[in-house]
Amino acid sequence: MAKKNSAPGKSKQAAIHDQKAIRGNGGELHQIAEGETPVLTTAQGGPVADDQNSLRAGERGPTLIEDFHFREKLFHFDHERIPERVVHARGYGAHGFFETYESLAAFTRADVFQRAGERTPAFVRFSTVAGSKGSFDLARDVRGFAVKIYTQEGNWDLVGNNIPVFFIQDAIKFPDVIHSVKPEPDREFPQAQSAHDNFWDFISLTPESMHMVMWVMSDRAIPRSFRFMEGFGVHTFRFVNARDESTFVKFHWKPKLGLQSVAWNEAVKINGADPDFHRRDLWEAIQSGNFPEWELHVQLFDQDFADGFDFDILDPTKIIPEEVLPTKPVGRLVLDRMPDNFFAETEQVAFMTQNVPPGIDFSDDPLLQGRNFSYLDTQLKRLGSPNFTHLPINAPKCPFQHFQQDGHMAMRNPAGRVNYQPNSWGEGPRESPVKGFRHFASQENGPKMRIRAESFADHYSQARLFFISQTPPEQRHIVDALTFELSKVQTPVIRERMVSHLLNIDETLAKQVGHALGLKAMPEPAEAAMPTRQDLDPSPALSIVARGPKRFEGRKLGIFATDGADAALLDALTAAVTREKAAYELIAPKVGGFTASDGKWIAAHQMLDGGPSVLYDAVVLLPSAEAVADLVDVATARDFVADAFAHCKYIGYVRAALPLLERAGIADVLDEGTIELSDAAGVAAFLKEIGKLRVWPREPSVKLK
Ligand code: HDE
Repeated sequence: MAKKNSAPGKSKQAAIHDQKAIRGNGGELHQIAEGETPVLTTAQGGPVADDQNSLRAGERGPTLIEDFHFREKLFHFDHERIPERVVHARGYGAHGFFETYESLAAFTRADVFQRAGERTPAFVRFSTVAGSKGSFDLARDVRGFAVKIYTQEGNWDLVGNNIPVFFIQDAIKFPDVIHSVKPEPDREFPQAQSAHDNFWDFISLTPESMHMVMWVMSDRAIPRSFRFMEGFGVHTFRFVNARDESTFVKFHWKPKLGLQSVAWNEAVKINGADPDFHRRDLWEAIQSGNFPEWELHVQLFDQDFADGFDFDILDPTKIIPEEVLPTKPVGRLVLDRMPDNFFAETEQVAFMTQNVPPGIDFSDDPLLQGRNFSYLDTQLKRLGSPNFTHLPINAPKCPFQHFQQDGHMAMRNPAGRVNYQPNSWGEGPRESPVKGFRHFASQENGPKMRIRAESFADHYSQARLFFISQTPPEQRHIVDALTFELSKVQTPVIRERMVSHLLNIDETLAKQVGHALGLKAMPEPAEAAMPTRQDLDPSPALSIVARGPKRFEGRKLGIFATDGADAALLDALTAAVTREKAAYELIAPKVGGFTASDGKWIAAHQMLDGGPSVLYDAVVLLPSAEAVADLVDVATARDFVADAFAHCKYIGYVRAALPLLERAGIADVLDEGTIELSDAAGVAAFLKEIGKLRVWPREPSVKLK
C-alpha cells in the first residue's frame, strides 16, 4: 500500500519552519527580520512546531491530552460565537464621521452641535430585524439604522430604523411582537419572514400596529441598498439648551443618493443570487471611494405645537408630516471606512438608546422609556461582561474617568489607591453640576396605574395618510404585499380579520386585497376606538417614487456582452457610466471574458449564471449576432432579459440582440424603457433616461404577481 501523505512526526509545513532556524540556543524567540515569516504561536505566546497534526501515541494511535496546543486551539474555536442579537441579528457596519452644519446652541447644549464644520467620528450598523445572523439581506423587513457618534461629551447612540413609526405603543408588548414574527417555536420556521400565521395573528389583534404595517408592506421594507434608505429616530426626543430649556425634536437621516427599493419578485430572486446583496453593496461603495452620505434633519417643535395635534407626540406610531412641519438639515454623516474586523466592530458594537450626551434628552414615549431599560441588559447578555465599554468600538473617544472596576476581562485597570470619591487624597475625578448631564426637569404627576392614554387611540388615520400618499405603483405594491403575506397565512379567519382592519384604512385597498385573496364576502370593518380621519392631506414626502433621485449616480449597470460585442459601444457605455458616478459589471457567457469586435480581450465580472439581471439597476444587451444564435436557447439568457423587463428596468440593446428579446417574450411589447443603442450619442441619452430607475408605466401590463 502507498504511504500516507501525512508522514509521521513532521509535516511538510513544519519542515519549512525548521529551515528558518528562528529559535535561539536558549529557546528564546529571535526578532523576525523583514521578509521573514512570523512564527505561529499559541495564545500564551509559545511557538508552534506543527499545526497540521495533533500529538498521538503511535502513528495510528489515540490523541494525547497533553497536546496543549491542540487543546487550546479547539477550546478557543468552541467559544468563538457570542449570542447573536435577539433582534437585528443580521447587520453590517461602517465607520465614518458626522459633520455639523451650524451651531444649534439656541436649542441644545450638546457639544456635537456647537461648531459649524466640526467632524465627529461615527459608526453605523444597518440591520434586518427578524432574521438570524446568517439570513438573507432582502427579507421584507424593517431595517435598523443605528448610529454611534463619539462626541466630546460621550457617545451618542441614535438607534433608529428606516421606518419612522413602530408596531407597538408600549415596550411591554415588544417580546410579543418579536416572538410573533420570529420562526414559530414548535417548527422553527419560517426564517426572516413575516408571511406566516403567528405574525398576522398578532398584528390583526393589535390595531395600533396598522400604521407600521402599511410601511412594512410598502417598498420601504425591501430597499435596494442601505445607501438608498432613510433613517429615523422614531421617538420624540428633547433638545435641551444651556438655559435648561427644552425643544422637542425628531431625527431624520436622508440619503444623498435618494431613495430606492426593489420589486418583491426581484427581492426573492436576489436572495438566491446574492444573499449578501446589501452588505456587498456597502462594501463595494466604500472600497471604491463612493462614500455613502446622509443628511441629518430635525423637526423642532414646542409643547404648544404638539398640543395642536389630535394625536400624541409621545405615541411612536405617529409621524409629523414634513409638509406640516418641515425638516431642517443640521449636519451630514459620511461612511468612509469598513471595519478591519467584522466581529470586533460590527458584531460587538453595543448601541444603547440611553447613550445621550448633555443637551439631548428623552421624552416620555413609553416605547423609548422601555428601550432605555432594555439595551443595557442585552449588552451584558451578549458581550458577557459589564466591561463591554472597554472594547475599542464601544469605548468613548473623549477623555473619561470613573471608579467602576474589576469584573470579567477588565482591560482598564487604573494604578493607585483611590477607587472612590469623595476621598481625602485629592485625587481622581469629581462630578460637575455645570458640565454634567442634567435631566430635563419635566413636571410629572398622576396616579400610578397601567393604562394607555386616550391620546394614543387613533390607529387608522395615519395608516390611511401613508396609503393615500403613495403613487399608483407604490399602492399596487402594498396591495400585492398584503396579498402575498396573507396568502401564506393558513388560518382563514386571520386573513379576514386583517381585511377588516384594511377597511378602516382605505376601502379600495381592502377590497383589492380581499378580492386577490379570494374572500367569498367582505368582512365588517374592525371595531375602531376612533373613526379614521378622512380629511388628512396626502404627504408626498412619504413616497419613494415621487421623490426619486432622477439620476443613475451610485447605481449599477449590468452589461451582458459576448465575443464580437461592439467595442466602440462598450467603450462609450463604460465611459458614460463612470462619468455618471455609477458602477457597471460585465456579464459574459464565461467569467474569463470575451473578445470584443476590435479583437481586444476583455475580462468579465460575472458569468451569466452568476450575474442575473436582478443584481443590476438597468441592463444593456451587447451580444454579437453569432452569439445570439446560441443564446436564444439558454434559459438563463432569456431569464436575464425577461426578469429585467418584468421588474420594470431600463433595457438598452443592440439590434443583434433582437432574437433574444423575441425568445424572452418581449419583442412585441417594447416600450419607452427598451432602448436601442446604435452610437455614442444614443448611449448618452440612455444614461440620462435610466436615471428614472424604473419604467413604472410598464408595470400594469407586466402583471407580476
Ligand atoms: Fe430595539 N433592540 N428594541 N428598537 N433595536 C435591540 O439591542 C428593544 C425598537 C433597534 O445594530 C436590542 O443590542 C425594545 C425600536 C436597532 O446593534 C434590544 C424595544 C427601534 C437595533 C432591543 C425596541 C429599535 C435594536 C437587541 C421596544 C427603532 C440594532 C440587540 C421598546 C427606533 C442595533 C441590541 C444594532 C436592537 C430592544 C424597539 C431599533 C434587545 C425592548 C422602536 C436599530 O436591546
